[in-house]
Amino acid sequence: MSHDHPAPKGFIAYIQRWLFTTNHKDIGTLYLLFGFAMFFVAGFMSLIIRAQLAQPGMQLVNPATYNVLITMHGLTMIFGALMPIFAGFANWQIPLSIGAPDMAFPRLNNWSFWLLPFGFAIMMSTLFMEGGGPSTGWTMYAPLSTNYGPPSMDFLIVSIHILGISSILAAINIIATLLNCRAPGMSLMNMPIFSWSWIVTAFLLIAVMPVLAGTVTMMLTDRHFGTSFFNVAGGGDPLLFQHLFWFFGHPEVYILILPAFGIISEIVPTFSRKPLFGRTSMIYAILCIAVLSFIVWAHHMFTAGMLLGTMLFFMYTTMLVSVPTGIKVFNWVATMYRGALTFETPMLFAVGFIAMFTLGGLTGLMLAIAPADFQYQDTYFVVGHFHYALVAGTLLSMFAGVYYWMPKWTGYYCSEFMGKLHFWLSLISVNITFMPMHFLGLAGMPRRIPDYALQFADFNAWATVGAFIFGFAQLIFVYNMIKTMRGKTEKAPKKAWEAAHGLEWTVASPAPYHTFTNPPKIKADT
Ligand code: CU1
Repeated sequence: MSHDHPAPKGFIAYIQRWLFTTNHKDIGTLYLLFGFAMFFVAGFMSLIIRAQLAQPGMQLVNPATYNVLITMHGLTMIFGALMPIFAGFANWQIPLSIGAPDMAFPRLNNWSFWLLPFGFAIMMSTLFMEGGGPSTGWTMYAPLSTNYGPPSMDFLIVSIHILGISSILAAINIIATLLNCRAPGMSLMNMPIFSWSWIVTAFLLIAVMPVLAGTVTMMLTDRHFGTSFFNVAGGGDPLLFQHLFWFFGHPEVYILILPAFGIISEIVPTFSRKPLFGRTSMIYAILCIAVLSFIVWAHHMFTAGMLLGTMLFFMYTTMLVSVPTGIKVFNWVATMYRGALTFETPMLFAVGFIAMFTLGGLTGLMLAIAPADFQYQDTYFVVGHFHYALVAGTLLSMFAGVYYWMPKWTGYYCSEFMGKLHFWLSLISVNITFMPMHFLGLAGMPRRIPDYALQFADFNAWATVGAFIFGFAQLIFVYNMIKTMRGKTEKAPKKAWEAAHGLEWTVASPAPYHTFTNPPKIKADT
């Protein structure tokens, strides 16, 4: 703003403050608000889906609308809710925790955020387009997507490009910040673990978002410009689409879980009053998971037909992922072991995450076994599996992070009573919702159908009841957040959890670097 003119007041000033902001905290707040808003939009869609499936023969929405709903639910949750919420955590916590004044490129940061609402406006507008919204499922498989008539598919492609640009710019910013803006003396290995999880995530984003962009562009040219990438009649192959999509898609699911690992690795030591067990192995485990994520993609395609040797390769590499993941779970439990544990809301969500995510990981291991996968493929077992990973996993970690960092962000603790109520209602209802899906899948109920045979009725009724309890439990969270942001809860001191809750290092194991009174001289790496 030029200093020659009087500063604008009122509504204009408010709009300018948020539209032009280059402050990492402001942008972090915008990401979080946008992410949670989209979480409620996509969550509302899932409640319509669950209502439709409450009992057999329901005709709440017509089958075409149902397909649009599952497509938009998936895309909105992934690109609109989970990724932006993690980006919000990154914006707030990365500069603060590495001693940087802001992100490396503050204006770029503004742009990466503000691309999102516009990308989403385009994506949401497809719901109201002539001929119907995109109804392919979030995976957009060809030839269904390349032959899909309505223009909504083209608008979806545009919006995916915009969201992809936003993600890549944010990733570049995070990498530049972590490599160049660390406080003097903080080596890479001394970097806080949440920042570690994000630098790896950012490299994954830069590696795979262009693959998705290329894939949807090929889809676009197949649709309108006479190419035949995915069209057999023209010499192409629809399987190419699946390979390309999952080469993006599998690392993408790790993009949705690695920052969660970082959050949990920050919270568990605090409430165990112990340093993180196996810190270095935690960092290498993250790196290892990231590398493996590039060589497992075809486990999504076992039933599409492939050579036995290829199948074995993807089966074994997928099973290999459970080794570094197991190391992480072991280290979290070892951190808690003989710690002076207390269970404030963030810790409850963190422990809930560890238990639930492990379940999601185990069913993932079941899916990795190729001969067994022929039974599970395209059933509700898969839906149950990835919702354990993403709802009972990623989402619980996000709540853990919000409850943990809100005192830092706002100066006020969230209400513990409402936080704990939110936790228990969420934990119980998430299991009522998604546990039955495993049994439905094993019994043969296919995914992505608006109706089902009578024998699946009971488990579906349970899942619907659970989903609505989960949905309403989130209103407690919203109320709690509004109260905290308005300063109507307990005031938090500067070192929030440590001071007020008597959290000190009470064990003999060495304290982490930042708690040393006379920090040892560490040579800065360049
Ligand atoms: Cu995968």
